[in-house]
Amino acid sequence: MTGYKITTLNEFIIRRQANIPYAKGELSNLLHHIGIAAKVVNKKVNKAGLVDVLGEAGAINVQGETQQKLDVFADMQFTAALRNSSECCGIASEENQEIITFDDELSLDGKYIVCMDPLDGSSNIDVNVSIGTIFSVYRRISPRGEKAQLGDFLQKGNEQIAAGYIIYGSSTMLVYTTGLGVNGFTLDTGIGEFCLSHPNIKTPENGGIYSLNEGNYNKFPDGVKKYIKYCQEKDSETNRPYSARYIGSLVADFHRNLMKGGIFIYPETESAPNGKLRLLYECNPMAFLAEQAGGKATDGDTRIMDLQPETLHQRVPLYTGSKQMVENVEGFLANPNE
Ligand code: AHM
Ligand code: MG
Repeated sequence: MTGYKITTLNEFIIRRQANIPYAKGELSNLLHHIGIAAKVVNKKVNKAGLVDVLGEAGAINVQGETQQKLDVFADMQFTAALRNSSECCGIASEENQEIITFDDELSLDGKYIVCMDPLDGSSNIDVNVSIGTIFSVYRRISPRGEKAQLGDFLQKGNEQIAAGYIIYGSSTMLVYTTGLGVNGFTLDTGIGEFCLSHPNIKTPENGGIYSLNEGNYNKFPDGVKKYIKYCQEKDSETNRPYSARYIGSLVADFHRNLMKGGIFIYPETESAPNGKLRLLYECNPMAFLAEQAGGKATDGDTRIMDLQPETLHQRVPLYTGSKQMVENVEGFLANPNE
């Protein structure tokens, strides 16, 4: 009997590193540690319902620690993994108002900073619907050996060295890019390894799915309202009407559209002129992945990765997915009255 050939995430990372001259393995090590935290968080997500029951019983676990909400738990795990990697000098997380700097000797010398949303899709956490983790890696601009500074985090998305997400879904996947295409790994829980399952992901140029929170319809810009009507119209040549699909977890909505072809929109509204999603740890990493898969990501006008971040938790509108669909909605936004 011959065994089947599997490529684990670590094997893949190391192979990729060998193709980059002078690479010292620092990024590989960092990604490896992200993979470890993902497995720990996955375990917790899988038994979230049970943990919640225990939590309600006393809110103190057997070690005498307070039960952690999943998002706080995920934040702690990824923070610890990045600290332990010794390659990362600081992080920006949705869970923390300010940047966190790692001040031990090895981390101070770390070359990278990471922006992350440790557990995205808050409204789905308690109801067993897919959630995710999003991460984005930059080379620091402050000198190595010193504390990371805010400026290290306020770099344009164009400067990303790597980005990816973990989707805790019907199976758990880690999808990432280092600028050489997008690759997806499925967690084989039997052997506890992420295994290459979706090499070189390319998203269809056009798709048949539109994803946005239509409950906010009345607040949407006219161009988006018109585009929604366009999606719903019958037209056999362009395969309309499109299907409406919206989970409310960016990672899950993005992942589905990436695989099948579609568009995800979180637009600006009157009450939220910059939309809801955060540039540093939601929009930029997704934009990097979208482009690397052949898709697009804009704020309705400007490429997401060209935007200059001003603040850590800055929000921007997001239009991302299949290239032709993003260009189409941009046309509606530019000429809403046509
Ligand atoms: P979160 O980071 O607090 O989870 O919020 C981000 C989430 C995204 O996953 C999702 O795309 C969006 O918020 C859903 O928002 P809404 O409920 O307004 O449609
Ligand atoms: Mg989020």
